[in-house]
Amino acid sequence: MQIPNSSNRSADALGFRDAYRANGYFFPLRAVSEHEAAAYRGKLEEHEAATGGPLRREFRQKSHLLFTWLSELTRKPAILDAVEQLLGPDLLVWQTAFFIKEAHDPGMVTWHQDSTYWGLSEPEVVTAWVALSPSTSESGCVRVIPGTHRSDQVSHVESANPNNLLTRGQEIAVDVDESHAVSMLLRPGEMSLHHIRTFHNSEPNRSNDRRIGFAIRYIPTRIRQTSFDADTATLVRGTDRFGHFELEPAPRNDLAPDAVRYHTDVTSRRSRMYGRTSPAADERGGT
Ligand SMILES: O=C(O)CCC(=O)C(=O)O
Repeated sequence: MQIPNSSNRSADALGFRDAYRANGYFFPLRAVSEHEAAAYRGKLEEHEAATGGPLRREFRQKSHLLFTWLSELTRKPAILDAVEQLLGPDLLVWQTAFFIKEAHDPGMVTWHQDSTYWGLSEPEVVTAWVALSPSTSESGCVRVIPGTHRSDQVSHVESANPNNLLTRGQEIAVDVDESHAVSMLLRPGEMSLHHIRTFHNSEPNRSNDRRIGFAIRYIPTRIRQTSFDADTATLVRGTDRFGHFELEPAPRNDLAPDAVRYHTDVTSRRSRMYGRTSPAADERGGT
């Protein structure tokens, strides 16, 4: 399968690639307009209003397999153009995850490296974290420690904090010098990019609004899953010459029955990799 590369190279002008390589993150970049971000938020909240509560935990992972508008968001040229400059022209979406903190939600994320449990053969994963609401210090934006992507995998402990949104409550076991933390402040429709090894965390939402982030994990087609068989990913740009992942179909309609069945199958394969979940991740999602 081949998906044409876009000729839109707007991210070039921002000269962000060197900064990303030096620091392990970059922000802000415009992913979609503020108006489109509001429309995406509206679709999420329409679904929540129809189902009578916040998005179900199991729908917060790999959500691009369930909702056409999220499948569309993962393919936005402005996002792919930026990611292509970091990972090359052949791109898969390996994971998507909603990180939603309700107004005054105590949910938080401990300092961690994404690479800890993902089982991928190389640390070549870029997360595009797209803000669908203001992501500020008050609402608990993502914070990063510059340069930490150059460290190897560091050890993590699994903590029992019931407010931790991470799947296993994992936390970096070495000292993190928070005096160097950078808050990745984003307006709706903007995104940050971070490297799989970058130390990052986030604090509770002390604002009166929800903090809604949609994290899209991009990988180049050349890397593979080493922890379990039959991992899946969506080809969003270029060609897959390797076949390391089962290629996922896009949903034809929101929550189409075949899409929901496929999503259930794929996420249960994934749960073998992640093992147990923390109480907060059980309730609210997380990764
Ligand atoms: O959204 C957050 O607060 C944390 C996000 C995160 O840990 C991630 O995207 O890897």
